[in-house]
Amino acid sequence: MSETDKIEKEALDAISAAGDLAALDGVRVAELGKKGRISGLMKTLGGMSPEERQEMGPKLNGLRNRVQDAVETRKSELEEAELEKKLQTERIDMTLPPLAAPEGRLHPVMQVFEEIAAIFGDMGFTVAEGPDIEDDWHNFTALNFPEGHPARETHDTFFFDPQEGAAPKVLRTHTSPVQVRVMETQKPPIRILVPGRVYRNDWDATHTPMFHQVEGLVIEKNIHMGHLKGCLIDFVRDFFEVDNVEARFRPHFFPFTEPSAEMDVKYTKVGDSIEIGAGDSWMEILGSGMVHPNVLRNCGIDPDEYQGFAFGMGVDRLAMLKYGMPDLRPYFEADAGWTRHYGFRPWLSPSVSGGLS
Ligand code: 2NL
Repeated sequence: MSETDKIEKEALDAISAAGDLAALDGVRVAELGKKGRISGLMKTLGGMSPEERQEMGPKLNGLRNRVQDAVETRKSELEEAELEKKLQTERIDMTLPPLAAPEGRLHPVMQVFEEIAAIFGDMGFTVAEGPDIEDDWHNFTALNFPEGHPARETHDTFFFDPQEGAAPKVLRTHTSPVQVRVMETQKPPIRILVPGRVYRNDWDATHTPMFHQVEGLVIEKNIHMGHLKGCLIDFVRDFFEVDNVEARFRPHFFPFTEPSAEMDVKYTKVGDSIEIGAGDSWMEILGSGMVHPNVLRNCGIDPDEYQGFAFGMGVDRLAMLKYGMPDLRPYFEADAGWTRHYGFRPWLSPSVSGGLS
């Protein structure tokens, strides 16, 4: 037996004997790898005479090809055997219940936005939204805050660096600029509800520089204070889920409404919590009024033809009241423990009237 025949037999025997893919790869490296035995033989061709090379070249090529083929064949056999073994031994129980996907929670403020929108939705309001960065016209001037008027300062406005020649942009201090935009672009009748983030430079135990408001606006013919009161009393009854809520409207001043009124409801303290509806104390819950004729005119609406009422409320405090959350700070701390405790399951909130349940 020639030296090459001997090597071939040894290599083929080792390949057949390889019991798994790792062992087979060991044989492949030992024979055909960079430093392998057959690769070593191939390298000797360079040092041979032309006659010798004529004879040995085809022999060695044949040897290398047959060993390569044998490795490939054995590899397929071993792979198939491995798969077969897996199919025999591994089982998937299709009847097992799936692992529960982690479920997020709706922040109480978002839940209360939805509750308020559902209540006013039943009264024919639709939701409108607008930009957080506003210009002076939509945040102040159109709303009857005269230039240089002290009322502008009561809003603790965040101003942006002014652009060349223009009044500086602001972070909106209320959601009213959205109502202005709707009045400027849509014809009455208008019934909109405007939830959103608003910003004031104020930060202490009960104020955060960003907070949440809902405002509402109705513009129709012959709208009067009676509509305002009826609408808001119905809202409070629905929102706090009490049949009878003692309420009062107390005169107030806002630049954008005339007359203006704050709405108070009666409440009782029961231990640490608060019950809305009756009792011996009044709590202020929202501001309201008849839209000022100047505001209507500024938005292109004729005050002799149309009247309207508007209202605004702070949602963070309403959420605290309704769900007994004593502290405002965790609202903005992104603490998953807190949202697991106070948050709501998305889509399954039974108190959203008309919602899915
Ligand atoms: C409050 C008081 C209020 C309005 C907001 C409004 C908007 C337009 C015209 C007239 Cl475009 N009024 N909004 C009216 C009265 C009160 O909010 O205490 N908010 C937290």
